[in-house]
Formats: sequence, structure tokens, C-alpha cells
Amino acid sequence: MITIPADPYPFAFDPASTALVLIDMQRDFVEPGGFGETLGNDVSLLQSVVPPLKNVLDTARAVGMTVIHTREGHVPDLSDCPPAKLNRGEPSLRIGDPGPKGRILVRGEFGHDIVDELAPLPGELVIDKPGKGSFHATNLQAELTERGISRLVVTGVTTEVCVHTTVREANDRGYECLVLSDCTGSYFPEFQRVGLAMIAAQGAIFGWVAPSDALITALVPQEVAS
Ligand code: C5J
Repeated sequence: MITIPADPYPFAFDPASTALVLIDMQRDFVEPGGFGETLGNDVSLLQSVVPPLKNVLDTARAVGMTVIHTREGHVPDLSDCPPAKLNRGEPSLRIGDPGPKGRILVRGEFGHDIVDELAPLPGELVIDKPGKGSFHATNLQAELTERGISRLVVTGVTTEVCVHTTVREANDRGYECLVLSDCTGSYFPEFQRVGLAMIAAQGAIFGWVAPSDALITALVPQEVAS
């Protein structure tokens, strides 16, 4: 077991039974010219997540941790998109409409895929999810069980939406989650701050929060040893 400083108290984990989860680091959310920016969001707040997350990803790969990527999106005929989701939001730009990087939130489109810097390697699990949570309508839990994973290091975007929903789902299913503060991002700075505070509140009600250097510092000796 490795123990790292975290909020609200140290987080203990074994890299062999812990997965790094990268949530929805998709071009349409993160990149300039994507769907997120088209809606008027400041994507620089999400772009700042990429360099520290790349460091964590490289370290996790070097020590042989399980790496899981998720992508939010729908099949091209949108049959997996409930009307309540489809009909929500800006009427001018809805799921399935043509966007700047292809049809918005549709699988197989350029904007739906993960940014180049964090592209999955062959063998890494990619979970396509129709909802905000990574467990809803996916095989994530079965994949974790098969790999003997009991803890998750959660990263990605956006903190208050897909990261939060996934951490809450995971918590209810018995997983212990560490959320990396500088490897998660929101278009809204106050949601970033409060979103992270809500996770660690009340004695880790949903999980733990730590900066990525705390994790990397703890993992690097494992890399040398492995
Ligand atoms: C949103 C997400 N914000 N990945 N998706 O719609 O957080």
C-alpha cells in the first residue's frame, strides 16, 4: 500500500488494484474551436488540465496501472439519447447537429474523440457512455471487477458534471476515489472549487482530493522498482 497526503486525510492505495480514469478529455469539450467553446465557454480552463494529466498518464503507464478513458456520446441514430437530454440546451446547437468538429457528441466524429496528447494506447479500456456518469449504461463495473480494481484515481472534465457523477456512482458501488485537483477542470472556476470541496467534505463523503504531484511523487519510486 502507498499512502499520499490528501484532503480530508491521507489516501492509501495499491497501484495494482487502482485504475486511473480519464473522463471525457474529448476535443469538443477541451479544444479551441470545439462544441464547448461554441457555447461561449472559456476552454483555456479545461486546456490547463492536459499537461498535468499527461504527466499522470505517463507515470501510471510506466508503473503498469490500469488506465481507463471515457467518452460521452451517442450512436449516430441517437437511439441511446433520451429525449430529455436531446431536447435540452441551446436550440441552435443540439446533440447530433453538425458542429465545428463534426456532429455534436456523436461517436466516430472527430470532436467526439480524445485529444491527441492523451490518446488511448492499444489495450487501454475506452468506455463510451451515453450519460454523465461512467457506470450508467456501460460495462465499466464488470471491467473493473474482472481486473480486481477497488480504487479509482479520477481525472478529466468537467468537474461538476461527469467527474462528479462518476465519483458519486463509484462511491455508491463501493469504490474509493481519489480526485486529482489539477487534473480536473470546469468552465466555471467557482464550480471547480466547490465541486472539489464537496467530494472531500464530511470526512470524504464521496472521496479524497489531492494535487497530481502528490500521486506522482508516490508512484515514481514504484517506477524505478518495476
Ligand atoms: C458535460 C461532461 N459537461 N463531460 N459533460 O456535458 O462533463
